[in-house]
Amino acid sequence: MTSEIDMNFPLHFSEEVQLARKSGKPIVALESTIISHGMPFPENLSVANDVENVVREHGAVPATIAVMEGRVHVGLNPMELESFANRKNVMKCSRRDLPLAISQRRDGATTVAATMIVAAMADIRIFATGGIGGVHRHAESTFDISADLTELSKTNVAVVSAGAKAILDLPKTLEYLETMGVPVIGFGTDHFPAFYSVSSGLKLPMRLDTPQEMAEFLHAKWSMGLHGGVIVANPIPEDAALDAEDMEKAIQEAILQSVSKGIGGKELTPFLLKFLNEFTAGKSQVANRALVLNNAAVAAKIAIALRDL
Ligand code: PSU
Ligand code: MN
Repeated sequence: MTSEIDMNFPLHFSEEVQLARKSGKPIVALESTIISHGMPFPENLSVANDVENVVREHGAVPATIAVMEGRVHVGLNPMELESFANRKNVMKCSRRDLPLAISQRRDGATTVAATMIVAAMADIRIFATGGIGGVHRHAESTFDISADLTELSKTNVAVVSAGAKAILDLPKTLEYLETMGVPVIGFGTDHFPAFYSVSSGLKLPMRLDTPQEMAEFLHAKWSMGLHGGVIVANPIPEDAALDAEDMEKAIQEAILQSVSKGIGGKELTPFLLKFLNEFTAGKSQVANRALVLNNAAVAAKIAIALRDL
């Protein structure tokens, strides 16, 4: 389907995913950077387990994607998941890094971009995460724009997320996605979510209200040969949302700290998330958990609707 992706690259499927592929059960891809770089142990393991279970409870099969000792896994069994969540020196792998993790037989956590690549190789079309990477604040001087955005412009996977992380420049992120032709669809909302809060106040050009409509949209895009991903923008549940003004203050402090410590490149996002967790006394992580679980549920429903088309 996606011309660039080699569907013959050897992948290691978990038993559960292998069975799902045989029986045509819908599969939802899950990323692993959030496990290794997004949250500390043991919270990361408990979120990873819960996200998988939400996918199962909604009738789909979870496929957590990660590199372990150079092997690309699609679906981890419970022992592998626990082992991965405990590992140190896991590389954060985006598109550019995947070949190094594989060739050097390293452990690698896949970002949104890398997870999309592996999902496409495994013929998985739906992927749930927390928030995508995007255009960082001050990108006009740092040039820091996540490779998640360019991946979304070419790889055929729909990403269910609570928008882009609030640490980013959300208007610039939306402009970039528009230029690259990536549809950003509000799922039951007119506004772009702001990760920890329900709305960024930014109006979205598209809104769909049901998993069926989302599946029909995906089918229309891909059956036209229009390569690329879609962002299903699914706001955090109201009761789990954090106050946007409080978070904005925390984020500004986090960015100041990152500048004074000289943190940049792929370390920046993990640094900011960790800082926010400490600054909010764990509240940001509780919200992060709630929104990821919510995205997993919606992703499972869309995966089922896509199969039923
Ligand atoms: N969303 C989260 N926690 C995370 C990430 C997203 O709730 O840790 C990760 C994703 O894997 C995303 C990555 O692809 O951060 C973006 O990193 P960068 O800005 O370096 O491209
Ligand atoms: Mn970056």
